[in-house]
Amino acid sequence: MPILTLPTTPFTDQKPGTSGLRKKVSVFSQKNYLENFVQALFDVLPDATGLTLVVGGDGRFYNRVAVQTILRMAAAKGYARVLVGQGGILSTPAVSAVIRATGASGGIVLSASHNPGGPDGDFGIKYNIANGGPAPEKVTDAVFARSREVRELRTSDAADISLDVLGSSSIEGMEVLVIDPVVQYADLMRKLFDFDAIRALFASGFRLRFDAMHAVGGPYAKAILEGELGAPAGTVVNAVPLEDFGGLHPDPNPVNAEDLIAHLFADNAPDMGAASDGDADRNMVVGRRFVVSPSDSLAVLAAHAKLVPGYRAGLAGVARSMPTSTAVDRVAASLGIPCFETPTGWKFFGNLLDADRVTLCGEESYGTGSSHVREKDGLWAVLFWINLLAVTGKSVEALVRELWTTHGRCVYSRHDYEAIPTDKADTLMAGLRGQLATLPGTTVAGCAIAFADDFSYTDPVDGSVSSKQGIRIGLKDGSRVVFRLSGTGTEGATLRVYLERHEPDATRHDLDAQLALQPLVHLAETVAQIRTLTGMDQPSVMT
Ligand code: G16
Repeated sequence: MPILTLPTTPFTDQKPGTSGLRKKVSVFSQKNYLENFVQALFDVLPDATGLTLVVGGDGRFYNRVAVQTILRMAAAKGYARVLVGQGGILSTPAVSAVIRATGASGGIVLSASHNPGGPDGDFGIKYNIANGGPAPEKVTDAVFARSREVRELRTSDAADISLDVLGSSSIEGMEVLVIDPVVQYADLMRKLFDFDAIRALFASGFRLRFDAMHAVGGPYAKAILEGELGAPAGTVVNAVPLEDFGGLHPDPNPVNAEDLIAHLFADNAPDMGAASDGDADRNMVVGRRFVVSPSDSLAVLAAHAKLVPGYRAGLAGVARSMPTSTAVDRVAASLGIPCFETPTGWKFFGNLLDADRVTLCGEESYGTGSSHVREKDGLWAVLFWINLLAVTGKSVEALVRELWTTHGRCVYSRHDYEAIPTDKADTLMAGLRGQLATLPGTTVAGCAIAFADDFSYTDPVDGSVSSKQGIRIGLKDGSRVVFRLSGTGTEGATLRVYLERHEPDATRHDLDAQLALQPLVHLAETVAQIRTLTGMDQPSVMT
């Protein structure tokens, strides 16, 4: 079986977004499209002699084809060994855990995360480095540049490897080890959480509904919650990963996980609801008749971290993405630990975690994680919550209300305007940028503006600068509106408008968030002219 060098023509559209290259399956399945990107990656990476690569994906349509392609190209690149999840499956946090546990030089994650799957859906690929986290911008920029120049593909003509049987085989002298996707991840969870306390909680009758959304979180949640922690069979629903996620949108928010929300608001609701997304790195936590915002979730975990074995020594610091609410900042201040504000994108937490500057981090987009891996981790967040419920004896709602009583409530919402023509979205953002100098000190739509800027971040560890990371308009009362364009969509542009207002008055904590944020909605409309420019009267999604 020789290694082949095949001619190819470069593609010009392989620029990775917030989290890797994401495109429609129809784009990825063009001849040489995936191959070109993988070749560009391998051309940028150093010599692979003696190195191990991890490969796995969320099981969506095209996953198996892509895994086989990557295995053949990895053999041509000269890797000594590839670890691949059984069936080609590994959740994103599990890829990170396996890289770290095995000393692999990196890993390839095949996922379009929370985006829909199936033949008409999305596919994606990203590279994670030796710390287990997404490659930093200097690597993704180099891969993009190389993708525009690739003229030769190096691959093997070996036949497909069986991905369903655990064990070892080889391609061109490269070992391919098919591993159980759950084992290493479960080992890590056992080290972090008090499994005995969680077992006792389930034994006492505690009821959880975990909706895996027909995605890759299912096998992990089943093995750990039902298999090991004694949750009754049926606790994990939609647990079998499907190539098209059952035709649903595997994005755990109250809009897409409406079935879970309905169960938690029904009579005889379980004590807690949870969901994870396509690649199991996002999470949503719901109490009985009580939806927890991701920003509040991060703040609650930070406030009580010392109650959990893995974080008994306390937190070095915390970090949140810029649009995430400031709830965790308030907790950090009371704990006397630093809180970092980074651009959107998990990769920005990597240096802070590696340098032990932070232990927990999270984002408004339903991502929460810690130093245990270098990805956000859906099931980890759910186990953290259950561990807290087990040792405090409190409900989900009680823990969030306690946060509000102590620190005030950060009333928060995100409004998404999806599939806007890209030129319109660019015009809208340019219009906002044009007003930055004149807005401060003025009153617009009844809102007194204190500052307006385009967020720029200087990494405190390596000094790298990331600019144009989102428009922030801050009001004199501490409220703020943030505008940015999504980096994960595959159809036109998505405008995200993030709205936050702090409410210290405990008698007003039950205010409806959308009502309470109306003045900020008017401000956003006035400065950005969203209706006029997009032709949309309403956001497509409000979370
Ligand atoms: C990815 C990143 C997240 C980030 C999100 C933002 O999430 O990993 O860190 O918060 O994108 O998405 P957008 O740019 O659309 O606002 P995921 O879960 O898609 O990998």
